This record gives sequence, structure tokens and C-alpha cells, in this order.
Amino acid sequence: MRLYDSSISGNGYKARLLLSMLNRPFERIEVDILQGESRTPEFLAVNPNGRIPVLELDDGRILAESNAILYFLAEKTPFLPDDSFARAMALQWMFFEQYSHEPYIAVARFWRAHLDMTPAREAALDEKMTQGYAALDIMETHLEAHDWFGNDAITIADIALYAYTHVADEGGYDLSPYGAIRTWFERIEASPDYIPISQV
Ligand SMILES: N[C@@H](CCC(=O)N[C@@H](CS)C(=O)NCC(=O)O)C(=O)O
Repeated sequence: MRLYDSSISGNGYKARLLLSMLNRPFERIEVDILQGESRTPEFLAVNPNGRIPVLELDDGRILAESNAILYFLAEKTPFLPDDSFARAMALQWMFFEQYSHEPYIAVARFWRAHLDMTPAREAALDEKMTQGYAALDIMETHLEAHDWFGNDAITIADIALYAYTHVADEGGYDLSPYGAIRTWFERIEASPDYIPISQV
């Protein structure tokens, strides 16, 4: 199994973290997204959408989209509940992550930490911050009443949401008012075979 990944990507980290927690060996290929390596003809033949992460199975099948990769890897493991409602709840939070969270929190981090802050990005930043804080508020409210997203134990929904939330400060978000989120970070970080985002 081969993972096309980037050391600066939270989406790639989701797959790396789950693979570590599952003790699944894999070959990791670093794709330098800042140098356009995800947009070369060779990479576009792997993923026409020009983005990492991409999982290549030993039989050559290719799977893109971080949350689809999590879903595939978690099948028949405790990270994906058997119960159909619990499974759908995990998916609910993963769709939330992709539509209401990642486009704001991940993008603000990418702009501030890895790209130049152009006038166009500066103009769009207020909206990113407002929408990102709205997502954090929803997570905080959920975590005030529950230990995890999606089930009564860690699932792929937690991994999907943790990846960019725990580095939201790199995008300029102040996490200090979010006590329930910070306690949830500690629960995830205490899980067996947890690895930090910096570990590739
Ligand atoms: N929805 C996708 C987003 C993937 C994505 O945005 N990947 C970024 C890195 S985090 C990327 O490859 N950017 C390089 C590019 O767009 O050329 C997922 O969850 O996997």
C-alpha cells in the first residue's frame, strides 16, 4: 500500500494517523505541493483532481479524498462502528468537516503558514475566520455533552476533525476559549499509536 502525502498537509495526516493507529505498514511518497508536484502530468494520471492524499492499493487501485481513505481503511476496525446509525453519524461529522470546517480552518492555515498573504487572500481572510470560528463553536457545543464525534469511542470522524483543528492556531485561530475541544485533543493524543502531525 502506498500513500501519496505531503508533510504539511492535515488531509494527508488523517491517513498517516489512522495507518499508525491501525499498525498498517505502507510506503509513503512525499509530494511537494508547494512546488506543483501534485499538478504534473504524472501525478494527474494518479489523481486527475491534482491533490493529495491518494492511497494506491497493492493491486493498483487508487483512492483519493482523505475522508474516503479513512472510511476504506477503517472498515472492520473499531474506528468505523458496525451500527448503521453510528456509522452514519461518523459520516455526518466527516461531511461537516469537508464543507463547514476544512475550507476555512485548513485554508487559513495554508495561507498564513505556507503561502504569501496576497491582497486577495487578505481580503478573503475575515470570511475564513468567521466561518472557521462557527465550525469550532459547533464542535465545542457537541464536545460539552459528548467525549467523541459519531460514537462513544474514537472513530474516523474524530481523526478527520482533529487533523486541522489541533493546528488551527497556525491559521490564526485562538483555541484558548475552547476547553472541551482542548480536552478532546488530549483524549486523542493519549490513544495508542498516536503520532503527531510533524511525524512522517
Ligand atoms: N477534499 C480533499 C482535499 C485535498 C487537498 O486539498 N489537498 C491539498 C493538500 S491539503 C493539495 O493536494 N493541494 C495541492 C494542490 O491543490 O495542487 C481531501 O480531503 O483529500
